[in-house]
Amino acid sequence: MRKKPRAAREARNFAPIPAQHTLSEIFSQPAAWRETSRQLEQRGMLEQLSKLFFPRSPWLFIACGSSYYLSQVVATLWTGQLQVSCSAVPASEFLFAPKETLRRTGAQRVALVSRSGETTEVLRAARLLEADRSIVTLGVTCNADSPLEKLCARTLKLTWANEKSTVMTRSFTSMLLAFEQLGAKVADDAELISALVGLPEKVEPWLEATAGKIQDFAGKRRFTDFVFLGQGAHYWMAQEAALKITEMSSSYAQAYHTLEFRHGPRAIASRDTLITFLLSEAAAEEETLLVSEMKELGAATFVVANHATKTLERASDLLIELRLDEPEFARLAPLAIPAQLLGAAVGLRKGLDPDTPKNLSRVVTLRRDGDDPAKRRGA
Ligand code: F1P
Repeated sequence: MRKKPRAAREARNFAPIPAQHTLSEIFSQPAAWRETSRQLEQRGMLEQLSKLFFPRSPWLFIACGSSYYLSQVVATLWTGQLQVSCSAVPASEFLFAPKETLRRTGAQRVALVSRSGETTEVLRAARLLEADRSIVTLGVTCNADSPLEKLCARTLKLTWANEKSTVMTRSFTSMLLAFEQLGAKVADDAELISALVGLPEKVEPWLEATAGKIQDFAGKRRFTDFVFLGQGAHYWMAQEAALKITEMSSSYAQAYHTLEFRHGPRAIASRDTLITFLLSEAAAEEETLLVSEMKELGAATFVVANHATKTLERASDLLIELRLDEPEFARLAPLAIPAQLLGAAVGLRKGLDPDTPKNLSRVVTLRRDGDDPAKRRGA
């Protein structure tokens, strides 16, 4: 075969390596988590922000995309941990019914979560809230200098966790950890804080081996559909997992509460459907029964569990164990990683570049700000 001209060969050396940013950002998560704990501790951020919780009052989270799913996970955790009502809404939902949302949630504290700090819907929500003196807003972003910061009473910035890639990976898990450490501080849960701070050392050795297993699996099998199942906070982790697969590999993915899958969606089960189970402690027995049922139906099963059982080994086409002795809430950040790795592997196998996903931009900015739907409707 004729050798390619020198220029073409050299050009290839400068062509971006697909998923270069995404993969390095996924593998950098333990380091990003270590920096998150260090910064929070060193700057006394937990101490300062914990003052926002006195008196204890309901919290509302407002965000978009992965940041919205992150907000739902934290709202679920804080409601149980802090014995206070916490809820999350997509920024667009808030914009079309701000007064009703605030009345329904009774929120006096609002966290606006945005990796970029530039998402138009989140900024519009922040502007609406700025006018309400009874509400204190906390902006959480990975941007060092964002419009969001200028609109919020307080801002927590995790600049070290920002990504070059469009898809959120380490920003998602680092902001999650920051919220978890804040909740543990307010709940005075020293065991949870130390478990969260100790995660990087435990996860670093696990990450390489896990990546290899998932890469091999994704290289051998092709799927037309992806389903992610989870109970409780894991349901929102399943939503984030589905978004990762969709963004990184332009595949269609759906998320359900695990046991809801029997009530109709199981119609999709087949050998071309990969069903991922994010097993929970509370529902493990029931969830394991469903894994076996789906295996018998001929579906491909991917189980992420803290510890495997003989039944799970028999019923899983791919089984990833976290093997962490930390409390379940401390395992949520590593629980996000298998789907990130699967998304990157499937995207690359489809010849796509997860760094720059089809049809997506790193930040969603809408038409000029004057045309704000909430203002239009006088909501
Ligand atoms: C959130 C978001 C991401 C999505 C894409 C576009 O942005 O919707 O979830 O993956 O990157 O932006 P942000 O408000 O957190 O910056």
